Formats: sequence, structure tokens, C-alpha cells
Amino acid sequence: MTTPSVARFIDLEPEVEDFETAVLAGLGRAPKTLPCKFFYDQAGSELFERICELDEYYPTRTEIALLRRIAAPVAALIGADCHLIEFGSGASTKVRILLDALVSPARHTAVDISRDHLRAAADELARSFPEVEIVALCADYTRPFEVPAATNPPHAKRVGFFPGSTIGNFTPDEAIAFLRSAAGLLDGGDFLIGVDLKKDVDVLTAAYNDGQGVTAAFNLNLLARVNRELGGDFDLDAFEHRAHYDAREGRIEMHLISRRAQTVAIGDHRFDFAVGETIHTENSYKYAIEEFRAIAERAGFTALECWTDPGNLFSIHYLRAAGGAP
Ligand code: AVJ
Repeated sequence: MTTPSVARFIDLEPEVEDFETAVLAGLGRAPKTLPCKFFYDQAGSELFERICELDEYYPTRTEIALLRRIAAPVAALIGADCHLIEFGSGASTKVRILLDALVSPARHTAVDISRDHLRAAADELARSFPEVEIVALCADYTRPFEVPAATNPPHAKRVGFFPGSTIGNFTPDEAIAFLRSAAGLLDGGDFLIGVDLKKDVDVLTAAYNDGQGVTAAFNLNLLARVNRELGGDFDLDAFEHRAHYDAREGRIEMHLISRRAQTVAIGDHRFDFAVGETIHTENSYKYAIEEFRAIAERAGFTALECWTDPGNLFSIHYLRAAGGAP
């Protein structure tokens, strides 16, 4: 049987109302917040890809080099005929390294919230890996969802892939909850997770305050998206990007700061901003190896292996469900 060179597309329709509900709730709160999962519309996804190429933003190229180095031992731990499932697949760049190294992978399911971007990336994958069943699943992986079984073999071992340190967007408690629910979805399978390490504050700060202002544009795009999709009237020049490292929390925080006192309308809703008032848009937690191991263990995984790059910037953990299938 030959697989078509386009991906099978499944749309779980992560709801658009969600965006409106989340924006109105977040801006109604004190302090104001907006959830980072909404960064990734078409424009935001493109900006994020530019971030990944910035000199200051070390995580992407470091993780890619590390993945290449460890692909063989990872493939050996995974074994033959697996069903790989990536959470937040984006441009699907990193998974290619795994698919190249794996022994006869049965299926790859790419899960992402950004519909058109997902579809295009999955079709590209299907052309590159015609022998693998590629499935694009448009879903919000921060909520419960199901992944259809592989066709051949239907009980292919499920292996989760969550690169990029996206797990750092969750608080530690949310990360534990996410890992627990992923353990259910993976049905006792393994989980390969990229985790950004704690390091020099200046290196961290520079990664989120690049000289070209791409990260600023990425952050501000959230307001542009509110304008486009919810009829907001945010003046993008009246807000400023700021990112700093909070050493006590062990996280980078991104904010949008109001440059002046102003009122913003979104449909019939009005939101007042004081000068200097912030909208907290993202957390990016950084974990020492033992810190992340403790989180994985509290979520019911055993940390089998952990690899880091020579500069100790980034880590990749290989987790296995503790005590076999849950
Ligand atoms: C995709 C969540 C891993 O936290 O580093 C990059 C997103 N935000 N620059 C990160 C991001 C600002 C990124 N993650």
C-alpha cells in the first residue's frame, strides 16, 4: 500500500469563541493577562519562525544540534514501528530528525492549533516521508483530546514529542497536569521533551529582547490579532514589549506595557490602562535537570535519560511511564 503524499487532516475545531472569551477574561483581570497560546496565528507563526533564527535566541539551533547528536540512542530507546505524536508541531522541522532516525515509524501525528500552518507543514512532511502515515490534527493540546490509532499496526507504541521547551509556558503545576494527561493519551508510551535550562541571566534576557525587535513584533501581534479578529482598537504604538527574568520563579516573563493612560475598545467592551500598566503575555520557565526530573516523576514518569548540549544551554529528557501502562 502506498500512502498519499498529502497528510490526512483532522480538524477538532479548537473554538474561535475561546479567543474572545480568553481575551475578555484576561483583560478584565488585575493584573491583566493574555494567554500565550494565542500568539500563533499565521502572522504570529511566521514571526516565531524568525525568532528561531535570531542570534540571541539560542534554544532552537541548540536543540536541533542536540537532537541530531542523540537521534540514534533516542531511536534505539523508542524501537521499531512507533506512533509518534508531536504536541505543537509548528513548522515540523525538528521531527524530521527523528523520522530520519527511527526504525520504520508507523505513523506521525502532528498536533497544532494553527490550522493552515499545520496543514501546509504536514503536507510537506508527507511528501518527504511517503512511507509514514502523516496525520495533521488541528487541536488545542492544552485541553483534553484524542488521537486516532495508527492503521498499521493499530497498537503501535505511542511516543510523545514536545520539543522547543514549550513545556516552559506552563507553570510547574500546569506542567505536571499536562504530563499526567499526556500519559493517558500516550497509553503508557514514552515522552521525549525539550527543556530549556537555567543559565546566565544576560543570555536569557537577550534571547527574549532581540536587537531586531522580532520578539517585540511577536508579542505585539497578539494585540493586532485582537484588532483583526475581535474588532479591537489597540494602538500598537501605545504598547511596548518587555521581557525580564524572574530568578525567584525561574522564568522569563513577557509583558506588553501601556505607554500612556488609555482606554481600549473590543466590541462593546472597554478596558482602561494606566500609564505603565502591563499585560502579562507569557511565562517561559527554565529548569535545572533535577528540577524537571522531579516534575516528571510527580506526573508519573520515570526520567530514563537526559542529554544536554556542550554549552549546557538546553536539555532533552526521555521519559517512560513509571510502572508500565497506567
Ligand atoms: C515556543 C514557548 C518555547 O518560551 O522561548 C520565544 C516562545 N516567546 N520568544 C519560548 C517565545 C518569545 C518560546 N516557546
